[in-house]
Amino acid sequence: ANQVAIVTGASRGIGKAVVFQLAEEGVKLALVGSSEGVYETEKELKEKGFPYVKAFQVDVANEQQMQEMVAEVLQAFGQIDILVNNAGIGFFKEVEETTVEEWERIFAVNVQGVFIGVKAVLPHMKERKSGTIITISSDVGRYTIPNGAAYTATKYAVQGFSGSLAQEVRKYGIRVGTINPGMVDTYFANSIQGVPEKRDWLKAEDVAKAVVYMASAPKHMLIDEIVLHPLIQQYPI
Ligand code: NJP
Repeated sequence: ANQVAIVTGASRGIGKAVVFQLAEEGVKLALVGSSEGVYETEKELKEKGFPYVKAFQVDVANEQQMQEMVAEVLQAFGQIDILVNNAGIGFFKEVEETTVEEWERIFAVNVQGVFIGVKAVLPHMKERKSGTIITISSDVGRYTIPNGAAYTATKYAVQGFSGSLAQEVRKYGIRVGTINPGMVDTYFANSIQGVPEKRDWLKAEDVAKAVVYMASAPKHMLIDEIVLHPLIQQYPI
């Protein structure tokens, strides 16, 4: 009870489902998104009767903005128990058609954004000898798919980063885990070109449940990884 979570990418999709479920658990929330949509999520939560919510229009790839956000969260709520690195972008095209600018941006958001978020909360979590860091990676962080070289590379990077971090911060009582979903019915997946008509994909709420499960595990227990995918999705693809 009285826990505080920062959730990135809370404007829509998986992140939005995560903040609603954490709010139901009584968690105070800092919402991060790069668009004004993050304020809409804040408004909806408050209308639902959750007052301890604060939205930040922040780019996860921007270290200064993220550091300032964390300082404001500490000032407003006093502590940070959970960081959910969920913000992410994707595009799917052949390598030859991928520009260096696109490559840099996807790494800035999906990989550097995770690093920056973690770095911003670590001093506080280490001091309290407590904290849970959950990163929404992907099933493509575990095996490759065609036409997704840049995206897949970011998720492999995030797996490597999180695995190493988990070992590094265990001694401070900090838990690090990843959640690796297959196709989830969000803006992200629906924007993939050439995806066949919408099928029986996971719902954002399904992934959010995994986040709540991981975050609420007893203190002595670390759930390293949760892999989930739609029954109809061949696995590996
Ligand atoms: O996608 P979407 P999902 N700084 O597009 C925010 C992974 N995943 O919920 O910036 C801060 O509906 C954006 O908000 P805003 C995926 O890789 C998905 O599906 O305000 N925030 C929005 O709230 C990603 O890591 C599938 O527009 C930034 C959110 O991120 C995570 O799930 C499968 C930002 C994206 O919402 C959530 O994706 C899989 C920035 N620079 C993994 N850029 C799937 N959907 O099938 C974006 O394996 N956001």
